[in-house]
Amino acid sequence: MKRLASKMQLHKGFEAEYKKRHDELWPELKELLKQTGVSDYSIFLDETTNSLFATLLVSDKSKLNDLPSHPVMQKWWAYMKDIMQSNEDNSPVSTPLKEVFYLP
Ligand code: RM4
Repeated sequence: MKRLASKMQLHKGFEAEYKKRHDELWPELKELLKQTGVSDYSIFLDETTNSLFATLLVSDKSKLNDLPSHPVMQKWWAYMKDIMQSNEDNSPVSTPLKEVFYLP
């Protein structure tokens, strides 16, 4: 099991919309993430900067390789790009974070 964390950036004024979209997370995306071995996936919002902090567990990191090209992931990113900092391919701008402390 691998624990991963990353940072993303939400546009100002879309805090409620971002939460709403995740409260209503598409069942097919939930299923895709589960099938990919993802669990304990949380996203926290820093309300002072609108920075998003994501953390998740993945059973095998290499399983994540096919996720970006999956049609459901592609569709979700296209849907989300208007409210968060995104790349040309619609994926969110995501900065991986280095673990510096862990207390099991
Ligand atoms: C985020 C972002 C991530 C996705 C989650 C479910 O806003 O799009 O890539 O994994 O939603």
